[in-house]
Amino acid sequence: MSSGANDRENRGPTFSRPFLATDATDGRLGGHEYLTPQTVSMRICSVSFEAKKRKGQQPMFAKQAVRAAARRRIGQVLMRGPLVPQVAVALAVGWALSQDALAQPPSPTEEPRRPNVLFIAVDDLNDWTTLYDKANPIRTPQLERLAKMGVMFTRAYCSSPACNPSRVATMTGLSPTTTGVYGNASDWRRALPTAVTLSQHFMAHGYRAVGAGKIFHHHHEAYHDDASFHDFLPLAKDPAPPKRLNGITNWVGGRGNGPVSGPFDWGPWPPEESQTPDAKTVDYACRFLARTHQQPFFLAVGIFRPHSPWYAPAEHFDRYPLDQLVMPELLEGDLDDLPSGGRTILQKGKPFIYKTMAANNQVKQATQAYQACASFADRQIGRLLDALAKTAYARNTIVVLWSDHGFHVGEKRHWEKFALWEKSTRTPLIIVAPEVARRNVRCRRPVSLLDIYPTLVELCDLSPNPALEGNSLVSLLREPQSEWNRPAVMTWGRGNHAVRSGRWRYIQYEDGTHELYDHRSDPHEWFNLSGKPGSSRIIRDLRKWLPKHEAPAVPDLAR
Ligand SMILES: [Ca+2]
Repeated sequence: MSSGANDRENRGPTFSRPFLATDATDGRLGGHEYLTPQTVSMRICSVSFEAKKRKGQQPMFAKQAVRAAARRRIGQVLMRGPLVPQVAVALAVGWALSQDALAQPPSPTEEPRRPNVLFIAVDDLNDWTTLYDKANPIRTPQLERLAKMGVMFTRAYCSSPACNPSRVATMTGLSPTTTGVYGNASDWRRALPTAVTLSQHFMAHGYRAVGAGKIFHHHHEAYHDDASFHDFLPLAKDPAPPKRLNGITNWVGGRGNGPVSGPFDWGPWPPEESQTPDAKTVDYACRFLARTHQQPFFLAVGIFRPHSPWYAPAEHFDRYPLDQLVMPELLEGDLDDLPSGGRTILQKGKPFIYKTMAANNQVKQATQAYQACASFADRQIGRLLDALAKTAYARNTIVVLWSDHGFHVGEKRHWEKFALWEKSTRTPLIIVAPEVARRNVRCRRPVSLLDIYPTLVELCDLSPNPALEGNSLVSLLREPQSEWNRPAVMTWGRGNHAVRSGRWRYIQYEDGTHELYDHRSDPHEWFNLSGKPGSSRIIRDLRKWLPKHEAPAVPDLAR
C-alpha cells in the first residue's frame, strides 16, 4: 500500500487488508471463481456502493463513475485471455485499491458527468387530459410524448391545493404542517431562512441552477427566491387585450358585487404565440439548452397556463369548438352529503367565480378557455422537448414534470383549486431518468410532490438533505409495481387534511367532520361514505397517516 492512512481518510472508502475476490461476495460468489476484468470492476463497484451506503451517501451515479475508473486501472494490469486466475485478479484489485482509484473524484474530461435536470412546473393543470385517458377532452400530445420517455405517476398529489404552499413544499421538501406555510400569502422565505431549496441543493453540488417563469408563487411579485438560482427570468406579464374579452364587469354573489379582477377573463389572445408569457419563458430555456455547458445544470421552467387569465392564441380555442365542447360530468345533488367542513371549504374557495360565470351564461366559454389554455401549455412543453432533443444533453438529462395542483372546472359547483378533493389535488407527474427509469410505463402508487426532491437527490447522487420528508421514487422508477405501503397526504389550511391511498380518499376537516370516498366505485367522489356501515375501520386505518403535529401558520407577507 503506497498511500498513508491519513491520506486515505480524506479520500474516500478504504480497506484495511488486501482485497480478494471473495471479499466482494455478498454470499453469492463462490470461493474459486475466475473473473474477467469487467466482473471485477462490477464487484468493486458493489463494495464502493456498500461503503457509500455506510457513510450515508447515495451511491447511484457515482457507481457509474467509479466503474469506469476501476475498469481502466485493472485493465492496465490484467492478463488478456479467456479466463484469469483468481490470485492475479486479487493482486490487481489490491493494487487498484491502493491507488485509491475508487476514491478519486472523476476527471471532468474523461468521466461521465452527473445528469442534468430539466424541471418543468405547470400551473393549475388538472387530470382532464388525454395524458390520463384518451377519452378525456383536453388533448395533450406532448405530455403523452414525455410520458412515453419515462414513468407517469397516475396517482400523484400535491402537498396543498394552492400555488404558494404547494410550490414551497415541493421546493423545500417540507410539508405545510412542518413549515406553517399554509396559504398563498404566507411569507415562506422569512419563515424558513435556512431551508435549502431543491435548486440550492443542486447548486451546492456544482450545478448551475437557472430558471424562468413561475417556479415559486408570485404573490404581488414577491416570493421569488434569488438564493435558489444563479440566473432567473421572471414570468412576463400577460399583454393586456384592448378591452376585456369576456365582457363581464362585476362579480355576482361575492366581493360586494364589485368590479371583477384582471385575471378573471378569457378568450383568444394574444394574436402571436411569441407575445405570451409562457413562450418567453420557454424561449429562455431553449436558448439555455442550446449553449455548451461546462457544468451540469438544473433548469427550472415554470409554465403559467392554464392558470388564469385564460388567454391563448386563437388556434388553441379552435381545437375546442363550443358546439362540440365536452363539459364535466356533474351529479345533481352532489353537495347534499357534504359535511359542514366541506361546505366551509367551498365557501372560502371563491364560490363567486362560478356564480359569476353562471349568471353571465358563460360557464361553457370558460370551460373552453381552460381546455384551450391547457393545450397551449402542452404546446410549450413540446417546444421544450424539441429543444432538448436537439442537444447533446438529451441522453443525460432527467426530466421532471409536475403541476402545482389540480383544478375544478365546475365539479361540486366549484371553479378553482382550494379544496381537498381529487380534482384539486391530483397532479400530473412524469419522471424521465435515462438508464434508471423504465420507459412508457405507468405507476399507480399514491405519491406526493414532496417525493420529487429526494428522488432527484438520489438520481443525481447528491448528498442527502436530512430535513426532507418525502420518499425517493427511484424504486418505483425502476419497477412501478414495487412495494409502496404509504398513501399521499395533503393539507389545505391548518387542520384540514386528506389521505389518499390506492383506493380511498379520506378528508378530515378542522371542525372534526369528515368524508370518505371509494375510488374503485366512485371516481368522481360523488358519494360520501363516512358514517356508512363498514366505513369506521377504513377511516381508522387512514387516520394513522394524518399529521401528528401542525405548525402554527407563519405570518403573511407584509406589504
Ligand atoms: Ca356528494
